[in-house]
Amino acid sequence: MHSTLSEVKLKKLPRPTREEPAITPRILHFGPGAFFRSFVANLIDCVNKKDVRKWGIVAVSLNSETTFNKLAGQDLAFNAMSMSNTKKRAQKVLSISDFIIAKKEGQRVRKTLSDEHIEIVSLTITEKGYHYNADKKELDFSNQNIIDDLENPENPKTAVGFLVAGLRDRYLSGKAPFTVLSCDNLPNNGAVVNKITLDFAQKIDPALAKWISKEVSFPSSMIDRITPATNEQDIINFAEEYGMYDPALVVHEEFFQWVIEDKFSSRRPKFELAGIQMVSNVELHEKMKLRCLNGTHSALAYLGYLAGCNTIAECVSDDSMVNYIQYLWEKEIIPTLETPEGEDLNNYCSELLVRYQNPAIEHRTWQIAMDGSQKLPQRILETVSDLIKHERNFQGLALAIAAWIKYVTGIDLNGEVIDVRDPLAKDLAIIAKKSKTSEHYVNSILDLSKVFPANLRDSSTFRMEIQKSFKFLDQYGSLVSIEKLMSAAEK
Ligand code: CS2
Repeated sequence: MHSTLSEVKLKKLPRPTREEPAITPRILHFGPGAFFRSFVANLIDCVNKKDVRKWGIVAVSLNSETTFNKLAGQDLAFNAMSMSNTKKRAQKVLSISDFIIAKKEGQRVRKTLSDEHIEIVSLTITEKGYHYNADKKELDFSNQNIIDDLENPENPKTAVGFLVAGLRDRYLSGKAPFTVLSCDNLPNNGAVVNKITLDFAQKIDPALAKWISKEVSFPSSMIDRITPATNEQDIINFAEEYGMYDPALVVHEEFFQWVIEDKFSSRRPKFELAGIQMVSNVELHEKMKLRCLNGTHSALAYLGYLAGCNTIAECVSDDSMVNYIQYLWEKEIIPTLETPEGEDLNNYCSELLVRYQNPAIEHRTWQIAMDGSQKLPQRILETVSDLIKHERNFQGLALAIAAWIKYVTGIDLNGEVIDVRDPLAKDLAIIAKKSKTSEHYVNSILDLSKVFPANLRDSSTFRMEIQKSFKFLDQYGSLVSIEKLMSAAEK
C-alpha cells in the first residue's frame, strides 16, 4: 500500500545532520547522481568507518544543481537504503565533504584539482559524458563542448577538460598527479578515459601529454549495484519509518561488486576493508557484467517497455521474458565469455535473475532504455560480433536490437508517444520521419557509425536478421515475438 504523508508534514520532519566535522577531502568525484551516492560514496564511507586514514569526497556536478540543493540543507549527509528480498537497512553516509557546481564555480574545481591532498579523481558521468568516439577510438573532436573546451582550456565545461586542466596545473607546478578512476559501464573504462585525456592534452600541449602518459594511472574498474532513480514514495516511506525527511535518499539493492585494477599513481583507500576486489586485470569481470547484466537489462528495457512493463521486476514476473533472458545467457552470451577468476558464469546469471526479481527495487524500463545509442555497443553489439565471427545464432539479441530500433522511432506498438532520451534522439527521430518504409528505416539506423561498428554495418547476415526481427516485432508485438522465438528455439 502506498502511503500519503502530506508534503507539509514531510517537510517539517528533521533532516539528516552531521555531528562530527567533515572529513579531509582526498577524492574529487565528477557526477554526484544516485549511483555515485549508492555506490562510490557509500562504499568509501564503509572504508572510512574501518580505517583511521579517512577519505573525504568533493562531489562535483558539471551543470545540474539538483543533488546539491538536496544535500545542502543536511550537512552533505544522506541515507542509503539497502533493500534485499527479505530485509532492509539504512546507512547514513558521511563521506561527502564538499560539493561544487562546476558551471558556477569552475575555478574552484580547478583549484581543488591542483591541490595535492586530492589523490584520486573518480567519475560516474555515464557513457555519454566521455565524448568518446568508439568507431574512431578517440575523443569526439566534433562534439561542440569538446570544441569549446579546446578553444578555452582554462575554463573547461566537460569532465575531460577539467581532468586535463587539473593535471596541467600539477605538471606546471611540479606536483604529483592524481589517479583517474572511471566508474562507468564502459569496457576498459580506464583505457577510454586515458585515451580521451591524452587526445585532449596532445592538442593543447604535447609535452603535457607525454608527462600524463608517463606519470598518471588510469585503473579500470567494474562497478555493479542496481540503483533505480529515487522517487517521492521512497522518500515518504523512509520518513514514515525513520521520522526523517531526506530528499537526497538513495535506494539500492543489497548486492554490490566493485572490482578495481590495482594500479594507482597515488595513495588509495584500503578498498579491501569494504569487500572491494583489487585485481591485476578487470577485463573479464567487465565483460561478464556488461554482457550478462547490462545486456539483458537493455533487452528487457526495450522489449519490456514495448510490452507495457514499467519495471524490470514486472518484466521477470512473466515466464516468457524469463525464458527469453535465460536463453540469451545460455545460448548467446555465456558462449562468448571467458570465466573471470573466482566466478561461475551460470551461477552469476542465476543470481542475476533473483536480483531482477527483487520486488523492493522499482527499476523502470524507461530509465534503463535511456541513452541506448551509447549503451548498445558494449552491452549487445560486441556480443553479436563475437557470435557472427563464430557463425553462431544471435536471433535472441537481434530481437533486442530490433526493439531498440522500434523504441527510438518515438512511437510504441500501440501508436503512443515514447519519451526517448538519448544524445542522438533528434537524429534518430529525423531518420524515422524521413524513411518511406520500415525496411528503409531499419537500414538507415544500421548505417549509423556512432552506434554500429563497421563489421556489423557491412554484414548482410546481421542486416537480414535485424530486418526479420523488426518485421516480427511490428507484426506480433513484443511478447508474442518472444514466445515465437522461444518455441522455434526449442525445436
Ligand atoms: C542499467 C544499469 O540503467 C541502466 O542502463 O543497466 O544502471 C545497471 O542497473 C547497473 O549497471 C547495475 O550495476
